[in-house]
Amino acid sequence: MMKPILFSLTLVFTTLACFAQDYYGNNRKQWLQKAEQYKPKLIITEKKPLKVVDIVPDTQSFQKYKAVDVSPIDSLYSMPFRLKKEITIDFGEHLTGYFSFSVRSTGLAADGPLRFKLTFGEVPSEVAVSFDSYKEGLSRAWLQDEVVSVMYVPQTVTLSRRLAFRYVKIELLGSSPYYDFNIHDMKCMAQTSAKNIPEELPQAVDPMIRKIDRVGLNTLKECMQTVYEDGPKRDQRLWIGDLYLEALGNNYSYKQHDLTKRCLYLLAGLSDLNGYLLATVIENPVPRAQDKQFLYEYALLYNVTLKDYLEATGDMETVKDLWPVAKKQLDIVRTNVKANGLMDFEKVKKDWWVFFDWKEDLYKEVPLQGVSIFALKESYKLAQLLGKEKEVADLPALTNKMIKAARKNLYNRKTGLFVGTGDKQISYASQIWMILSGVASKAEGKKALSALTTTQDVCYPGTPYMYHYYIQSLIDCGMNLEAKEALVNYWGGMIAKGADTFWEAYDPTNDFISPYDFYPINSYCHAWSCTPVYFIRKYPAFAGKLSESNYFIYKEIPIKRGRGNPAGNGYPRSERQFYRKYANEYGIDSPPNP
Ligand code: RAM
Repeated sequence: MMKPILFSLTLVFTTLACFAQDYYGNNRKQWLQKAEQYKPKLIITEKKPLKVVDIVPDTQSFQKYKAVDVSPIDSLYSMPFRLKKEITIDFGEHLTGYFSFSVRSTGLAADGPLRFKLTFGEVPSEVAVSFDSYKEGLSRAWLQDEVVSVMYVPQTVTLSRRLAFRYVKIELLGSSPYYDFNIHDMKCMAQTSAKNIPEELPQAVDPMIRKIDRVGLNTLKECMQTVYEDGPKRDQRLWIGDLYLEALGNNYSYKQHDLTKRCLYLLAGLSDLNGYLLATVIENPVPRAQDKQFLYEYALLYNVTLKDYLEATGDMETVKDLWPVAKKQLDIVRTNVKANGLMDFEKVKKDWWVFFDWKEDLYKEVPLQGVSIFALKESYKLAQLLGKEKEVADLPALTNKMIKAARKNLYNRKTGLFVGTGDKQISYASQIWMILSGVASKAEGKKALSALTTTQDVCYPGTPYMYHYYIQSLIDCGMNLEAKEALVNYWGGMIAKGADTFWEAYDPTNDFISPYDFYPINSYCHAWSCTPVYFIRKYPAFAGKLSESNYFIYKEIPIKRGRGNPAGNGYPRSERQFYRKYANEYGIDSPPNP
């Protein structure tokens, strides 16, 4: 009996040893050391609230709530709070940091403790709606409400969790009838690692574009902590897809390339033992990757980020150091491409999270083909920059084969649109990724993107993440005016709804969309939403005066846009009104004749 047991144990151990083999061996330690070395210092700034506000229901406002000014903050500090019971304060801007407040008796000795509930919101609705109906998908603890007991008075209380907010609601849950007290000296020790001051935009840039840029910079600044976080409220961590877009924004604004370097090293150091990257890394208490979080296109976008980093910095040493990681990610494509040059969509879906967008009904076969080709091309460019083409000599032929397969199987010449072999859904994502990958020629891309605006039942983007790629594809097809129009409509639309940082999910037609079925848990300062900064600062097409390009500012745009067209949706009938709002705001008085 003993022998077989021994035999199987030996087998288990050999197998384990086999599995435990680390693809990157000793490199890992040194990569993690580098990541630590480039950890940025946080800049801490003390911020005080500006005013007391009321959050009131309003059907016209974003998510049906708005903040109405009540009084300057000083009025609160002298006010006995016991009978007041509840108050909301406004810091006037989005902050990420540690909140504190003090309590003191108004005269009589404090004979008992106080109990408060504090709720923090990035947007007004978050401090107004109840969190009770949230059914955990993500942790309930992301929602920013805390109960605090203050055991003696006077006292200063600092909440131990880092918060991301503009509004704070304070409710009194328990107090003694024998004394009254004031709340005073509220503050937030706000933190960011963004220390450089981005260049001013040229004078000629239109005020609306300026405003979008400013909000984009703010979004990026708030997400720049000791890594590029996806959102300072949630998930407070590094994701490769977010990193890719944040690094693009950073290259054209703060230019703090060491933060990008740190993130690239961290991801490499914490990659799976099999050499594939895990999509997200959590820094505290010790850096670790989220187990089994294999997200297909994020792993590939690492390579693109590395290439962009090299182009932005010329830092050959780092990129050579990390080249083995990029090289390994290419196997993800190699091992999942079929003999006919199409990606094995069914197989990939089994092994990987294929994301592209928070959009449940999106059919992802075409984008999968597109992003794979895009990544191969960009990785080859990276190899060329490093003089390492020989190590990936199969890529040009493989790429061509995949492009041919896409053209043959995924392109409908009649409609000029790209659709899958399995499902005939027409989506923005499919056209976008066929353009970014170069499968579609410029003319074909233009045709496809234009066709989207007149086609029924189109699957349109659900987040600014996908919208980024939409703007990029418009630019790549030479549709600069449309790109500018789409950018102003979409990100300007968020500003029109009160955004001072850009959001994780945005659909102009639906203020309540949420990837998590509960809009208060959405992140309202989200990294992947910062990319107007990149577009505006990189492409001169965005820098002109809006009034000069009256093509889209004052022209009555024929309402050929239907539902499902994000470039116009939300504003199809009121476009003129929408721009009037801006015109008033920015003092551009009379619309030129269309
Ligand atoms: C969101 C995260 C992050 C993104 C993933 C896929 O939940 O906040 O931004 O990269 O989804």
